[in-house]
Amino acid sequence: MRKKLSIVGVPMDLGQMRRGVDMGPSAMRYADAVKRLERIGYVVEDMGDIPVAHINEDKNAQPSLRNLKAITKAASHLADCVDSIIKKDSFPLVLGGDHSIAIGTLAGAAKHFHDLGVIWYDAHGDLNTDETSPSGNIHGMPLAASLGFGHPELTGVGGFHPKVKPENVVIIGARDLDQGERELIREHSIKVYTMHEIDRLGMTRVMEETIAYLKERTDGVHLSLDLDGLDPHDAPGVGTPVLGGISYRESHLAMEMLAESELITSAEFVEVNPILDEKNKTAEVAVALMGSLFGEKLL
Ligand code: 5AB
Ligand code: MN
Ligand code: MN
Ligand code: MN
Repeated sequence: MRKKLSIVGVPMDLGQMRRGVDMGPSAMRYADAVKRLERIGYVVEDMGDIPVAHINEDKNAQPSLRNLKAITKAASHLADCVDSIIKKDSFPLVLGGDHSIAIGTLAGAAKHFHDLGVIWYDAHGDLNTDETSPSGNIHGMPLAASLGFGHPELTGVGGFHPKVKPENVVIIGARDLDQGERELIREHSIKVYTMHEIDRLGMTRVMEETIAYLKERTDGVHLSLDLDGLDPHDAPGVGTPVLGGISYRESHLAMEMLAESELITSAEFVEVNPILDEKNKTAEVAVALMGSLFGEKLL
């Protein structure tokens, strides 16, 4: 039987301040995500988009947790959707949207794995809580929330917490961390490959170590790929670009090694902002990386 893959879009832009990232799912569809995955041999079902509110309803109410209500509502909806996809033996592929949606994706996936692993491919740690966040933007909090840290409405999405244990997380590409995030990483011994380690060890070794580490302690692994993990020269269409990132080629290598490992059980590609992009380049990069992640081969 051919492998099934279910695509869900989440046109979410309430987790940060720059408009346009809600068009990320459309941009990745326009870059032929479905066709590309079908060509590899998957049976692809596009389930359309999760509804997301259009108003910044509590913009003034909670500056430390902007749009909390609308974000948790969409996250709960997404959690149910991801849960139902896994139940029908399909692979959930979520298209963002800003990174706050990961709270929902992980809530759905974590229902099925007792020791869910997470690869957080990102320039940032996304380990802030409302108490440590310098911005109040929830897209900087999803990994913390999934570990059980932060506001109960965020940590409680899906009705249980935590979704992930700190020792089951690997962050790859970090180069911009806030003080509270550094403390959380140290306190809970979260494994992080910063750009320094990627430069020093090379992406091959980083991925070999990551795969070996997660293989021995997890029963499923979610890949959460923030396009700003890549260098802004290769992925310019993101809201919070940070110079000195992972290259396009290193990212393909990472995805190819994950494909070979057969470790990944769910994935999301987030933070593509077509308004800030150059001719849909970042969406095309995202779709090319999906190709490698799902086993595309040149020969
Ligand atoms: B992204 C920052 N740490 O919390 C914050 O793009 C940036 O999902 C967060 O990784 C970036 O506002 C969130 C300064
Ligand atoms: Mn980021
Ligand atoms: Mn992120
Ligand atoms: Mn960003």
